[in-house]
Amino acid sequence: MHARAAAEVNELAEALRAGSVRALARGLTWIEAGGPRAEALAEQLYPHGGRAHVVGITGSPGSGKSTLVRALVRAVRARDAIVGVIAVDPTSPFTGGAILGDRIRMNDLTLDPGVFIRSMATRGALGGLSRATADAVDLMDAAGRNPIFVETVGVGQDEVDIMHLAQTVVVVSVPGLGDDVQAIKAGILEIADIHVVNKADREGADRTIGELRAMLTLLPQKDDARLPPVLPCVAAREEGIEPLREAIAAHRALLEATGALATRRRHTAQTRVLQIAHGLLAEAMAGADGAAAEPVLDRVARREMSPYAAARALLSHVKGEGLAR
Ligand SMILES: Nc1nc2c(ncn2[C@@H]2O[C@H](COP(=O)(O)OP(=O)(O)OP(=O)(O)O)[C@@H](O)[C@H]2O)c(=O)[nH]1
Ligand SMILES: [Mg+2]
Repeated sequence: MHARAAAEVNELAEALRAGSVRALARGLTWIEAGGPRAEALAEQLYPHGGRAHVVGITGSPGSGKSTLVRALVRAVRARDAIVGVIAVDPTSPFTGGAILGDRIRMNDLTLDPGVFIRSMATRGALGGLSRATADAVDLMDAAGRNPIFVETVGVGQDEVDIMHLAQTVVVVSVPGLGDDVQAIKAGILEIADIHVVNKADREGADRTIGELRAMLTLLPQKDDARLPPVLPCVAAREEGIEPLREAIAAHRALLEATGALATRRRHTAQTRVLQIAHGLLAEAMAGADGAAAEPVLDRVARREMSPYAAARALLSHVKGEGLAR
């Protein structure tokens, strides 16, 4: 990277750490675009992260995640926290409306400089979305945002990975669990630290809460050695929000007290490093180095080379490039 570009990265990192909202917005735009500049910025800010409580909010489409985040943001703002929100929406280029919907629902919050909301929809290379989201969390963290809420529809692998960034995962369901359980993958149920049954103004909320509680006793025990609480909420009317805010804060305190926080951080580190390594390989195969990979893939297709040997060849190719840089 040229000296001027490096100076630009330095300058942005400094302004961002000093709390400049404009610098944060610009940094996030860099992160979404990706490339060497984004990597340099993320690298420079990484040591300054690790303070924020990252709270993942996931659940099926339309369960009320954004409404819930909005209410939670208001609740923590009332206690003077400087908040960050990341709404992950991998499908937005197709639906268009989802991000707009989030913006509208959270609109009145954006007038408050203590609240920073960003929608992410970067895709492209394998794991690109969760990579960019992880960097976005780091940027908000370095900028002093705490807590940081990350909203995502828990469907793809990318989004399950994104939830591994969070120290506390809130899974949102709605009354009528029977159908919902099929919609929510078992994997999502397992990563929940707190369950919310939202739209508790609808019929069957009590039954759903009971069914969820019964189901949770069947899941493997979590690292924090407790059954996740199941809390009713009516996000649209801001009901049940204070108990939820308390449960989120209590969960973080529990992680710290039991040492599970360090274990989770280690797990996050593993997920991220593996993902970046995976991404580098995918880039090498698809990007400018694609030409180098083509003949290897052809040989694998013709059964002249095993996929194992090819993967090893690709790995050492990427490794060589990394060392040379
Ligand atoms: N009845 C009722 N409706 C609610 C409640 N909370 C949210 N809603 C409504 O449910 C709809 C979806 O809310 P969102 O907050 O956009 O849900 P979401 O999970 O963020 O949706 P996606 O991001 O599109 O997956 C909206 O029309 C909300 O007004 C609630 O507690 N009760
Ligand atoms: Mg939403």
